[in-house]
Amino acid sequence: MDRGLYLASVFLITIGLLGVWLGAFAGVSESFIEMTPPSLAVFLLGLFLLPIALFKGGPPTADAYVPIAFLFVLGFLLIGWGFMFGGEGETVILGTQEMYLVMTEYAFNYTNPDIAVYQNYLIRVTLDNKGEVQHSFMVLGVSEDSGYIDPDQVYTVEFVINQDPGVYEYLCTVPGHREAGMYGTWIIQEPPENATATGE
Ligand SMILES: [Cu+2]
Repeated sequence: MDRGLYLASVFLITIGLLGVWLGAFAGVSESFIEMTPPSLAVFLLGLFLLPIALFKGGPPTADAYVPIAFLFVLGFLLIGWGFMFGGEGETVILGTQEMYLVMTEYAFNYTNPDIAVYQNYLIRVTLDNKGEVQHSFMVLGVSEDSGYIDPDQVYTVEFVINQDPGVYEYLCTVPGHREAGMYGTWIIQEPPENATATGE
């Protein structure tokens, strides 16, 4: 057995497995998804080198199989975990949309404009509270509540649009503010036809 090559292949398999898991199953971030093909290559290279290392110069000793058994268990756990809890990761992010919203009493961008976004896009909203009181931002059924944002505070929220195309509502969740008019229409559209999984 070639011990150096053996350790190198176990290392490559571990790194590759982790990368594939982060990208394909657990990741919602574009950078992790982009990591999937190179991670898979690293994983396969490790798998290819492992038997070469094991059988070089005679049959391998029994203890050489312990890390391999460990890797198999780890692999099953990671991928099982990914399937169970990585639902978000199944959304392929096609691109990023950024927007800037000024919050005042009692509107977003003074007129509560209709906001159109694409399905399967990462949305980055910069919230700038230029008002006199706290405000918040939420898209009903789409995003989480930003929490209260103080006057003069700028706060950024990010979320992935994995809901169906349709009409939703964005609003300020501070009590009384929606009633005072602080809400607008949020439209989810089909992604553009030329969108690719690598983003823009
Ligand atoms: Cu408000």
